[in-house]
Amino acid sequence: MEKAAFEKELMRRKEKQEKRILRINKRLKESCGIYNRFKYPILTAEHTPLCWRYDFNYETNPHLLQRIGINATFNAGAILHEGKYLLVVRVEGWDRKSFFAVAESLNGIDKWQFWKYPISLPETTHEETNVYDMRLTKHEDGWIYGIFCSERRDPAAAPGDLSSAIAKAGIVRTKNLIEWERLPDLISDSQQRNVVLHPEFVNGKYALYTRPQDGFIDAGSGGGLGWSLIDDIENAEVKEELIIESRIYHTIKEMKNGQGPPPLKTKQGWLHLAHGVRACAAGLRYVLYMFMTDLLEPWKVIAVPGGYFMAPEGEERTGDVSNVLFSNGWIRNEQDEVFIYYASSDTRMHVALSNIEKLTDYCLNTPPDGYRSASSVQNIIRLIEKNEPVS
Ligand code: M1P
Repeated sequence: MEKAAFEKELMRRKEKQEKRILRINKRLKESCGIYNRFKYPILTAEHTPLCWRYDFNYETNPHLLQRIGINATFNAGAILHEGKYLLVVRVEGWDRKSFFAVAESLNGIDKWQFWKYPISLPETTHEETNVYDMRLTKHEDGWIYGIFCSERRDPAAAPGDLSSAIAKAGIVRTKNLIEWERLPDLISDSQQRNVVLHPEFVNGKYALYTRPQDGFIDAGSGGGLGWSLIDDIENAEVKEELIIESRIYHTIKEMKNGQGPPPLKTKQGWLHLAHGVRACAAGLRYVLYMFMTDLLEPWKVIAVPGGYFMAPEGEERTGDVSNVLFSNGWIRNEQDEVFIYYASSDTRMHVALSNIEKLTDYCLNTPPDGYRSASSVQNIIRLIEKNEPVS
């Protein structure tokens, strides 16, 4: 490529990128009334800065080839910090390694821009191969904590088995999302993923939502979403673990479930967003569901609306791991609006908008799952008779 053509093409790519980032998103009408999706994904691999991917120097990259590839941007933690909506995004390269990068927006909906540098996360060991799915908690102790999955090869894997892995919970903390202090990984008898820090002390202790699992993929005897009080966050250890939200046969959370972001405090209790997983002929299907726990005893579930809250739709259905919705970040602003950040099919990030009043109403007034077809029919009959009483 001639130098002039190189300069022109580089400019064209930069302008295209600028246009993509500045595009205004459009709120979609949603018939369920509980939330509104938006027309466009908010972050894709294409939104990552060109300077992460291209060498802009004609002398060293005369064909303007992409030097480093980004495959996906998904499963982002979220926080409102100094008036900005921030996402700590799981960015996955062509090399299959995930890392974290902060993207910011002024309105929480559009014009998301990645910070110049991805996060240089301190390591606890070089055995840590992959890191992902950070949950951000602004804790009442004054720190912002990030808990994420730290994955490494299973040391007991048979020779030739190059896929068995172990999931642990890594812990970091920060005040500004720029400098991160790494704390020791969570000590637990079982593998752990989807571990989330509760934002307040409970009985003077830190409290974790956990997800014990027998293997890297299978929850196995891990009964569901757990709860554990932690004596010392700088040396965190799961000593006692109570399963508070169980997996249940023939439901959307039959195979697995896991806490999404940290819960939101309301007058009526804590609002929780979680994911539920079931198996089907097409593989695993991940949907989002909600539940509420008691205000003073957050380990006690007080409401679980039946079925899913959000399931993949349209283009959300396809991607690297199809039929997956996953959320580990939401933000409540001063107007009590709730921005639900969710990823589709392990590929891209989206936002849906709701508010505390609607989500609480949804949790408290949606009929729970009766676990039988007959009971689902009864729920519908009750609604028909409420709407059109027999005179
Ligand atoms: O591929 C779907 C999801 O699978 C895992 O979720 P879970 O821990 O519930 O099994 C995670 O790897 C998650 O990142 C991924 O989106």
